[in-house]
Amino acid sequence: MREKVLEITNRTLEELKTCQDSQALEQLRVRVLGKKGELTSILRGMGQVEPEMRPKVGQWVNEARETIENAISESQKEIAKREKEKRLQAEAIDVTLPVNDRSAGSLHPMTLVLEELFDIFTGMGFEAVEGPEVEFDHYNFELMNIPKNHPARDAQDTFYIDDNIVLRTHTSPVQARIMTTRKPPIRIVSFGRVYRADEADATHSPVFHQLEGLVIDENISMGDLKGTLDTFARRLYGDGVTTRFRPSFFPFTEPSAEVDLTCAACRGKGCRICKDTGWIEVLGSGMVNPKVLEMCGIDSKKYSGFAFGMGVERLANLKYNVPDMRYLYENDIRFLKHFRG
Ligand code: 2NM
Repeated sequence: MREKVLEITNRTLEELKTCQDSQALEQLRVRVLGKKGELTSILRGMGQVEPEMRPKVGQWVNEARETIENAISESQKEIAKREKEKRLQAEAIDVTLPVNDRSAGSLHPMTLVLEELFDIFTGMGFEAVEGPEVEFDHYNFELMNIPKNHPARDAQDTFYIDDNIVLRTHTSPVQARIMTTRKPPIRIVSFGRVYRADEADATHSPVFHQLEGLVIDENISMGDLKGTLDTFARRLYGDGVTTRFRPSFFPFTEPSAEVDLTCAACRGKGCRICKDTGWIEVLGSGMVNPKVLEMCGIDSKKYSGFAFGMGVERLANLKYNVPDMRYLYENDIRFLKHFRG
């Protein structure tokens, strides 16, 4: 009997060495120590053992069970450790592999240009202001010296909410609101959407964006206007781009000037984009009409000012070589992908 118990013990310990995973280990345990296991069956067969030998056999079996249990538990630890290492290896991540391109979005070309304009003008000391897009006729037209019979007021050109309220046709009413509530010096740029009853085509849209600037102080001259716009042109389109002033007319400025910029495409040499003139018409500007100053409660004998206005879509399209304004509003991903600002 002693030999049999030892044989089971030794064979089990040998077999234990060949167990590669916890499943094999468990099978072995059940086969030897389980209810119908080899070792257990010795205890069950105790009936055949002579009574005086029974305590001895019981002791051998118990010792063997303890030895085997300890060995199994040791192997279990060993195997668990190995299995964990294997799992870690299988799950290892190579952080040097290239990442999946999840194609991040990008800023819209209008946003890029608006932000650039914001930086250029705040960098020159202007304060950026905003105002309502649904505006009183009084601010949009009256204070801008646009009289009742002026064609700009026609319902053909302007969206009316009612007799006194319009969708603003320019951002000038924002300037009017500032002029009527603040004292000079004033140095502001107004950004935003404006509305005109136009059919959409390559150069027109019923909704577009304007940027207008206004400076009012003592002794402000056309020279200040020229210097400001020269700086703006250079910062937006690069060195070598300058301005050319041509006489013009606006109700809210006197004198008034159209402002051309050196064609950024050919640097003034002449090309298809500037129709061989070397210049691109971009802005309107002038000295604020003294009538406008007075209507807004500013003493036109003490103060003078300059103002300018531009369409932001046009600036963006010139900057990015976009031939048609409608591309800016279609939100076609193939177009938008070009701008990774
Ligand atoms: C332009 C052209 C010329 C302008 C004038 C004013 C104000 F409020 F001072 F009268 N704001 N903006 C102005 C002047 C706008 O846009 C083409």
